[in-house]
Amino acid sequence: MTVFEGNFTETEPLRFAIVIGRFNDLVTTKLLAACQDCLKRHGVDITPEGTQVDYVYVPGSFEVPVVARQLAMSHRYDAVICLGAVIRGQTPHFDLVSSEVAKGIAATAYQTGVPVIFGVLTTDTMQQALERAGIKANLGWEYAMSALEMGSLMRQLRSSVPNNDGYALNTQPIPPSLKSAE
Ligand code: INI
Repeated sequence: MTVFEGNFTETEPLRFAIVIGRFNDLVTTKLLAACQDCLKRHGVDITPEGTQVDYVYVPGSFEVPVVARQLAMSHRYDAVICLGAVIRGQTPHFDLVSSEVAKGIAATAYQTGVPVIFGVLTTDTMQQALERAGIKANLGWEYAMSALEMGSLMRQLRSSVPNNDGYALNTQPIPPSLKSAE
């Protein structure tokens, strides 16, 4: 039998989409920076003009799943990385937003077979969020590592364990309409 595991070295063919919530952008821009740093240091061209990473900005975490689903359904990406920050202190509907975004991201991965990385911080305070986005550690790095590992793993599985669902990786260029205005 075979052991399958993702690697962090053969990154040249990998393509990623990163969905970023603007709400609490003090936190999400820091998550994004660490995510980009990790991808770049593993050989990924992170420039928006390049062929390996597309960036999509949404108003808040609640909007992340619908966009992640659209991107995953294109089958253009090896993984979709979702970045957001939901902070309890700022909203009475913390539980609704955080549970909907978690459910939506999980459902997107299940429905599409594309790894969708859950990079949405859920914390009680802004201080706790910032501690996870740069003050102590920066989980943006870990989210990128998960995307690299899962993207690599799924490529191997697709070629070795075909599931006959009809999906191959779509190699068409990304239409400008899917690219962020930034
Ligand atoms: N969105 C977040 O990403 N984090 C939050 O903490 C937050 N709070 O506090 O409300 C938040 N709200 C916006 C929400 O995600 C939607 O953008 C909005 O409800 C419009 O659908």
